[in-house]
Amino acid sequence: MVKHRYSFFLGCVIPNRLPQIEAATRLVVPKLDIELVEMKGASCCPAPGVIKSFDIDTWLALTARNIALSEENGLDILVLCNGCYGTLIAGVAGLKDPDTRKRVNKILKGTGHQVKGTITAKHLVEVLYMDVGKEAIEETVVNPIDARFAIHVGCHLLKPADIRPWGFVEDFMLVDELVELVGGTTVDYKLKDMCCGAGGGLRSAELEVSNDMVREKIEAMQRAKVDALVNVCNFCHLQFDVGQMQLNNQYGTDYQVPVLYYTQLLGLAQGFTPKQMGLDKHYISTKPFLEKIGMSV
Ligand code: 9S8
Ligand code: 9S8
Ligand code: COM
Repeated sequence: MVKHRYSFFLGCVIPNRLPQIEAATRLVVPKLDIELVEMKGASCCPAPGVIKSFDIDTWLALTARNIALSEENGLDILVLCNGCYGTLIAGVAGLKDPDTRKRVNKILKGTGHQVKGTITAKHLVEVLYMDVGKEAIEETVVNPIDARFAIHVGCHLLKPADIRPWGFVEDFMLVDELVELVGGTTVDYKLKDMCCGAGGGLRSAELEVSNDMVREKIEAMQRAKVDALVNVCNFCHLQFDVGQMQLNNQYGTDYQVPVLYYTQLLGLAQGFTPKQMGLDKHYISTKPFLEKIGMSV
């Protein structure tokens, strides 16, 4: 019997832009005794910083439909994206209220799904840290990764704090701890808690402002002399990887901080090859980082 089972919610960014993160995750989690069950017919979560700002009921009904799909699986949801997590966890919290549930189920009538409020959504960090546990993760490490990392946590993993299991925002070190588990050293850098600049429609609406935030954070990481950046949100991942490339093309700069999603790093530590972890698919080359740890793509 597998110990941990979840419905796997992919959102939009991973299937459309970063399939290597899905592939890496699917290879890594069975070692932690996790089984991922498909969510057939899942839609966009929908994005909290965008759709929710326009119309709450539309946002909530779409979220409720996704939650209902996982209820039909009889499982909690596992998400890899902070934004999806933000939406689904707010949906779960909002749908606890019977009147809200009634209103939303009325909207859902034609879809053949009804939401009951029996499950919750968990971010990868929660699943790893709280369900699987540090010890069980450490046991899967066969190739410790000795390098210096900057952690970017991202906004929606932490805020609003009152409906999240950790319940605090300042000095959040859980991701740092997960990286240290696989042998890494995490370093503090200026503006560590600052948004990456992708969310809330900023990347689509104001690309220059958005990339300027990438510049500010990447320069701070470079000053801290890191070998790579580790993130736990596919949208932050895209922002740092694509953003550095766009800055370099536009301004002739040479930002070269490799960007790794946490499961890609964990996979290297578990003995998977850089190729299996999709490290050959990045815009900013992962080569210097891999050389430093004695690997190549
Ligand atoms: S789904 Fe549609 S746009 Fe996105 S990736 Fe995360 S947030 Fe939820
Ligand atoms: S930070 Fe601020 S809104 Fe967010 S979670 Fe992911 S994308 Fe980057
Ligand atoms: C960011 C999601 S992860 S959103 O753009 O703020 O909705």
